[in-house]
Amino acid sequence: MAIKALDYDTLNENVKKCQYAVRGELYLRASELQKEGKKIIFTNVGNPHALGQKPLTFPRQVVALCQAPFLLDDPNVGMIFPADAIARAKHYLSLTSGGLGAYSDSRGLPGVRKEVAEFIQRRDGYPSDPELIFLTDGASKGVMQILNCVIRGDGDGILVPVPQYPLYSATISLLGGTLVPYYLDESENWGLDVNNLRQSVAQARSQGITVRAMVIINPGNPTGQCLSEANLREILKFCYNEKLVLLGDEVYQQNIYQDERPFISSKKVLMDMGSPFSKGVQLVSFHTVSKGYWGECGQRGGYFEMTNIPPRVVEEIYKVASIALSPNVSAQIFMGLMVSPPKPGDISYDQFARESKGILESLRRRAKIMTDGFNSCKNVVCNFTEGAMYSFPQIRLPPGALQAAKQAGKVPDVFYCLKLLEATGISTVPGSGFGQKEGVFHLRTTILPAEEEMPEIMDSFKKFNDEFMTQYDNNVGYSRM
Ligand code: DCS
Repeated sequence: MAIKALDYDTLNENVKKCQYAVRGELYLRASELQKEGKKIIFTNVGNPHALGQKPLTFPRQVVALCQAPFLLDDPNVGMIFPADAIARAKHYLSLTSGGLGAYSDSRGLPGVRKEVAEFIQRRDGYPSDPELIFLTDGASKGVMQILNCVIRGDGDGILVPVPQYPLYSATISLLGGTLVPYYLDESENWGLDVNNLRQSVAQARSQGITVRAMVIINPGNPTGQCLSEANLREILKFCYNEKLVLLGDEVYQQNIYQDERPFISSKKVLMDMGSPFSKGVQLVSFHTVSKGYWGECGQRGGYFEMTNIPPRVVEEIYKVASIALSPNVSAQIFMGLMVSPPKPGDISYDQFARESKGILESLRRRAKIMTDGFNSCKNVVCNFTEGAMYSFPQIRLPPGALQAAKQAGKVPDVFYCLKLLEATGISTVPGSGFGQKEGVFHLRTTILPAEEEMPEIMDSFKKFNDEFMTQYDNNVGYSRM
């Protein structure tokens, strides 16, 4: 038989190499079990609406009117929609050239980019230029576009935290670059030690790799930590000295569950540092409508802001964005609404504030219920989820479990997560999908199941875990921290 271009053997090797654990073996098995009629609790993806979170009313009203502009001409529109939603829908429609059915500029609607710039300026206290903001179909597409511009071949390295969100490892594989890991310190609440960074870069260079960019995820996924201002300063100095572009993944900036370390953006810290850093460090920051208290994952809205990127490069990035014609226009409107929500005094303000506060306060309580629940389990230790949407407990697997996993031909944490899934219906992601130190095992779960279901879920986890540990515990020792 003739070999064809899309036979497995002839497929682009980078596609085969690329792994994405959040939708990996565990997810596939969970989907199978669901088809067989088993109740599955999908905690593998940070997808709030899939776990019952209700959409915020105001943005949906505005986008509904933008999608169905004939409603604006209906004499009864004011009986169903509040006046501020009607006004905002008209505002956004006026920013488009032909409504939601028309392509926009490939960087996004200029009017929405201006609203994003105003939001960044209010947040950080420094000017932001709409010309340096591109709207994207979720943050994922922005990250892919920028990595595409950075990676020239396998000699180019990207510093990525371990554990990390596999968008980074998968995209770097796909683009044929090299991932240069730096390890977060679990015993320091997943802190980032700059000495580790130096070692990682030195090691990569000794292998002939040109390190070109550094990724930070703040607040962290899957690790849930918030970076301190001092830490961000060290990172920015490091990028300045090493001439790295910093990719600041800040998609969880609204998801903060403690008061000691509020979110602070990389851009603000950089501008606060002043000369020579504020003009010297290249930075691209990412945000999304998928997270926060919005959770509008399915809408696919995001943006990135570029700082200290030369105009000729911005032009090239624009050219590449143009190949995809236009980001989702309805998602751009969600982004506009996210960065300019109702203000005090607006008709919809009270409801909007009540809904968003309710979601955030519940997430804060759920973060605590989960961490406390995991820490009450045998051989499980878990850092507190300071931010983001995940809990990442370490599972200290006894030698008996390691042996059983080997016999089953499974990576130990995959073995544990599969058993958990079969016993309880809880669908998690094994820590190996995010990267972890050798011989140390974790799982990741979201903190998103409904608050009222949380105690039952944690009880069922504890029952499974403690039985598992008793079954495999032959008292010889544990996998090390
Ligand atoms: N960056 C981080 C750190 C993320 O966790 C995610 C999504 C994204 C970017 C991309 O989001 P959007 O493309 O939707 O804007 N998080 C995935 C996860 O870990 N679970 O659910 C999705």
